Amino acid sequence: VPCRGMTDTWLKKHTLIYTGATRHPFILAIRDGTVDISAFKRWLSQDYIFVRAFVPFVASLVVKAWKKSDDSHGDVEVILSGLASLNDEIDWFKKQASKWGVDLSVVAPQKPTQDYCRFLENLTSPEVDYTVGMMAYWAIETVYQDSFAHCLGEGSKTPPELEEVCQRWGNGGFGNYCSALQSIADWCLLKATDDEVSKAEVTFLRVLEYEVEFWNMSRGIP
Ligand code: HMH
Repeated sequence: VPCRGMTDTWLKKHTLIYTGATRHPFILAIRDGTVDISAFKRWLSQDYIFVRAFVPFVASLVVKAWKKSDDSHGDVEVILSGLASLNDEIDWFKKQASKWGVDLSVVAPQKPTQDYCRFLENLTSPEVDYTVGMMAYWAIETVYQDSFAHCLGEGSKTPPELEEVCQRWGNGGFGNYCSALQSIADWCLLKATDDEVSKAEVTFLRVLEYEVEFWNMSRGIP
């Protein structure tokens, strides 16, 4: 059996909850073309709030990667390019919002968005290990990559007006980016203490739970 690393072990071990996050009814509704447009708009406006909160978290990883003496895996550049993409992504959200008639200036964060943003803020702290943060970054991006790639796959009936949205995260280039993050996370976990590894596993599960709550909110089901 080929062994890629700790993250693959966790994906297998926690496959039920991972599938719950990546094959959520909201995603399945996009894929089968039955998604409620008001749910989509709710997702769009809440995710804009999330992405803005994601910036300082990713920036904190740039700082932690830079402080770490060993950068043989090019961590700083990989994370910095992700930060640059977030800059484009914020513009992209503004364009999508005007296309869908959503006014981002009046959007208030709902409870699951608030909770997820607070979780990100806690991970931004210098006290949080780089390993834990890197693993969270990989997991957060991978849930979106896997989910939206599913909407573009064989047999999908995704409405044409949502294809661009699914492409944003579902494209192969972003898939490669997630693989790069996974390699870095696996290298970190290989060198981590047992305590760091168990903290990272708990954090992995919490990311998946927050993602499920985020999709639930988008769907409008409490
Ligand atoms: C809630 N999770 C959520 N929003 C996102 N944009 C991503 C992950 C991926 O960046």
